[in-house]
Amino acid sequence: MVWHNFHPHAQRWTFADATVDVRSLSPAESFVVETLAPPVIKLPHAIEKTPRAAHRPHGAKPYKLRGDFLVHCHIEPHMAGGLAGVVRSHQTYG
Ligand SMILES: [Cu+2]
Repeated sequence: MVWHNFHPHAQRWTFADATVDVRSLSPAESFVVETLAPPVIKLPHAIEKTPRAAHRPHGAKPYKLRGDFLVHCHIEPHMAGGLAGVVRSHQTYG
């Protein structure tokens, strides 16, 4: 029960030439990776690059959104014991 299994939701990183979203850790181990905070809303590819301000109705204001993504140990008793956190993303839409 001293090993952990690190798992962030909605985030991936490259490790040993593979794209992963989970990694086991011994008690004497740590690691650093580059990742990006996940977008709050993932738009369809057909409209993701459309300039939204140009299509905004008169008087409408952009929405400021917030999304919380769980980061936790995959060993259930560890997570139930509190080994969990949140990555909070902010995004302006519209
Ligand atoms: Cu754990």
